[in-house]
Amino acid sequence: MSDLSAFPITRRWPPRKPDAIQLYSLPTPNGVKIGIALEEMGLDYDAHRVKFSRNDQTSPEFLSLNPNNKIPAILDPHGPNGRPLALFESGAILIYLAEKSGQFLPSANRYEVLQWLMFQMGGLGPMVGQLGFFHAFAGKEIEDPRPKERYRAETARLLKVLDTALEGRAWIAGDYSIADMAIGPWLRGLRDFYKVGDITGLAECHNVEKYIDRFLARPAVQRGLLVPAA
Ligand SMILES: N[C@@H](CCC(=O)N[C@@H](CS)C(=O)NCC(=O)O)C(=O)O
Repeated sequence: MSDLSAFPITRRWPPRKPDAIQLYSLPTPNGVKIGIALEEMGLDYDAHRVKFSRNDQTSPEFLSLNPNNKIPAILDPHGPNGRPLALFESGAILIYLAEKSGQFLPSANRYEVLQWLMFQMGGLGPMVGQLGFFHAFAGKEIEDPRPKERYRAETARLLKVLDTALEGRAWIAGDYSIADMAIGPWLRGLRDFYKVGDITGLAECHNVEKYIDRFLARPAVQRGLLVPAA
């Protein structure tokens, strides 16, 4: 049995399955990417809920694993060379899990998958997140229209890019991949959580609309969206 006691994070969130991948997360668009990936790949995991309501993400135990105080993060007791691996940043975690399981990052189109993964990490996610802040959360009190308009226009542009790229294909890089596991949750967030579809032209992006439904219909996605359980 693995001994993870050298990792301070295990004092606040003790492993229930010490040989499984430890996931520290919350079902946000970035968090569910990893629950979905673990479910799609059939990897054994032990999910721990990091509660923002009590600022778990800034606790010394969480910061010992991710000094950037953001979910998701993982601790794999059986990392490279048989040693434990601690990892944060959802894009890096998706690449690691794909390589560990040998799934969803095929060598034939590896760089195309990584290209669309980076498109989500550097573009879609940050833009939708900022637009959501200015549209639905504290930022909506700000009277100056420019911040919201900047993120609205950029999100609308990114949706069109996706819509064009999805013409004639079910998934963004051909076969279903970790890029879809990153993009799907943010499109769902755009439509259902931040509710900015109407101001970003989602209804005109028919390929994107169908893509969201196709993604959400996958059984592993439905399970992953609930990880970690409340
Ligand atoms: N680039 C990071 C972003 C992670 C991120 O922004 N996580 C948010 C939830 S979606 C978070 O932990 N926020 C808590 C905070 O900022 O205190 C990743 O993809 O892992």
